[in-house]
Amino acid sequence: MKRRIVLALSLLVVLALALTACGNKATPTPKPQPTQVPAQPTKAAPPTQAPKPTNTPAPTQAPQVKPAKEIVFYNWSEYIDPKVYELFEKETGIKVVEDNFSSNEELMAKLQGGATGYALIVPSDYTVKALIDQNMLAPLDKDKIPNLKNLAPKFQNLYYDPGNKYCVPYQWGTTGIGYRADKVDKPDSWAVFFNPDPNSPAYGRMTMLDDAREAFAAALIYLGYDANTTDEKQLEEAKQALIRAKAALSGYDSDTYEDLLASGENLMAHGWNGDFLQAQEENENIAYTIPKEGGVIWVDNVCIPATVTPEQKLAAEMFLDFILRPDIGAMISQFNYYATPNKAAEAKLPKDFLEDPTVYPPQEVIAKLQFIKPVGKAESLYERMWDEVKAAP
Ligand code: SPD
Repeated sequence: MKRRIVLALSLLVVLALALTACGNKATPTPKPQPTQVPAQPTKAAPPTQAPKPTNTPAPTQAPQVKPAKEIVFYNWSEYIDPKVYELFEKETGIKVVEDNFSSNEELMAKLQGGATGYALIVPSDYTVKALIDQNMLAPLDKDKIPNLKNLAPKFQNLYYDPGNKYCVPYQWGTTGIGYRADKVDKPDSWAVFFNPDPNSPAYGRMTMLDDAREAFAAALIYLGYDANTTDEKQLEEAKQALIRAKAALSGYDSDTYEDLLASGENLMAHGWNGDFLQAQEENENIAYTIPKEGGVIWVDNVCIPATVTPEQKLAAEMFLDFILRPDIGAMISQFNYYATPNKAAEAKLPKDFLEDPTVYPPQEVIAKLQFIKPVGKAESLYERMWDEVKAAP
């Protein structure tokens, strides 16, 4: 019995020890593990698979526009070296045909009358503004005209076309008086027109521009008024001055006035600086001056009418880029004798051209010049009064 008890007690002890051992195994104290260095470099996630092609049709590509083979350039007369057309055609195969107008009003009337077919036109500053306001110009695709960068900064943000959205400034110049220095005294005032001297050899042998805004600007500047006045009384005074001038005029002319000075038929003319300088090639006695009261300053621009076809537009933009090249820009200015807005072209022009005060007036002369600007509703007033000037005896 004692042995059984001892045996039973021993069994109980063994069992208790075994149970204690089992309990320890079930709740091991976690040991800190050393940081494992990955045996293999981490693999990048597999690339995203390109979606499998579906049967949806690809988006339609815009058909590639080819430039027109021929375009019409509606320009002032004798305002580009014809060699420019030849060089452009040689390089691109595009032929440029020229048609001419004599005033901004004529250009405007032509376009407003529904004329189509012109790929390029050359309006002056104030006319650009009117054309933009009437949605008559096509915005330029500047990617097609990288040479726009050649423009001098001050010609890249003009009031009438900020950022050159529609037009490329082409030439700039002044309006004053050309005369035959061998036959008449230098006219220092617009009085030679508006208070004409019947004893002057120029009496009856002078012309004024056939251009309402230019003619009124000359008379208003003579009278000491703003060239863009909308004051009816001032305009009436200017109209009377223009009528007084008629006694001394042989006519109104915007196309051949410089040739008539060269030939000696006329002795004085209201006109644009470069035209007189061109005519000096025929007759070196032609001179140009800006009267003491001042004159007009202007910028002409090449723009694309809104009526062009995509083919004409592309050819026109290629032409714009071509004339903005430094060598071509310099060639144009040297032919026209007008200042260029193209900074890169200026670098190609001879020093005596850049220093000619008739082409590049000094600051004190520029200070006396006024831009012709849009006059809004008063435009019809100018037109009516210009008709009255023309109709007066
Ligand atoms: N022979 C072309 C002269 C062009 C002059 N355009 C100037 C217009 C200023 N109102």
